[in-house]
Amino acid sequence: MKIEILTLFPEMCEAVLSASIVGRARKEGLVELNARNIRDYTKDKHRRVDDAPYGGGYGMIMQAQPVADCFAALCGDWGERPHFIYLTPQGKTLTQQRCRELAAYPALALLCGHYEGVDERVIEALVDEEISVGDYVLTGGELPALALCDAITRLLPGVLPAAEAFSDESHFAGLLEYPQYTRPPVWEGRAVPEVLTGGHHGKQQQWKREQSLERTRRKRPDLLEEQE
Ligand code: 4FL
Repeated sequence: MKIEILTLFPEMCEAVLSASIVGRARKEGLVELNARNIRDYTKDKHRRVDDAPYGGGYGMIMQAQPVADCFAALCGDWGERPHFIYLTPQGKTLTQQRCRELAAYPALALLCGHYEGVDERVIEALVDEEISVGDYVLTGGELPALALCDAITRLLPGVLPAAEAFSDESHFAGLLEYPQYTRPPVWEGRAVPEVLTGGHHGKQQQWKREQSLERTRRKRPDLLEEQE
């Protein structure tokens, strides 16, 4: 699986992609992740990549040409056309289910918008799918793109112990995680639930299941309705 982020801030992406579990997965060759600077593809002599919006309005718009040429260069380098995703608040909200589906693609390209947006024509011409990571606005699409890279990478074979990667879908399918505890058994007068410190595996499994259900009902009832 390979993913390339098309961005005006490759160094910001590089920093995140080099850290922690994603950084290790990358070093071990379990995933190919890179950031490509859209500005390197501008044909403007002042290296500009944005301009004022036609019809007036606030802010600057990313121009079509640098984005299109950046994507074309990527397709050339790879010898294939990746599935092209634009991170935008106008997209469909990302879900764990969609992450699982995207993890099965051989190649993804992620476009990060900046300023007040991207020229609509390059979106129309090239983008396959628009994804949002939630109903709020950021200064750019980099953090959403990195969230997507992270969510996909942890699902790839060998990145996590299998049980951990799928704790969100197998035993506690579609439910929130049960509460978890570690030593000491009492902290500032608060004891760990007795069932967990006793040795009865069956009772512990039942308790975890009940806690998952109760928490989901209380904190995220929308998840239960989706499940039906
Ligand atoms: C993208 C916000 C995806 C939420 C600014 C530029 C965004 C975003 N999901 N805000 N892109």
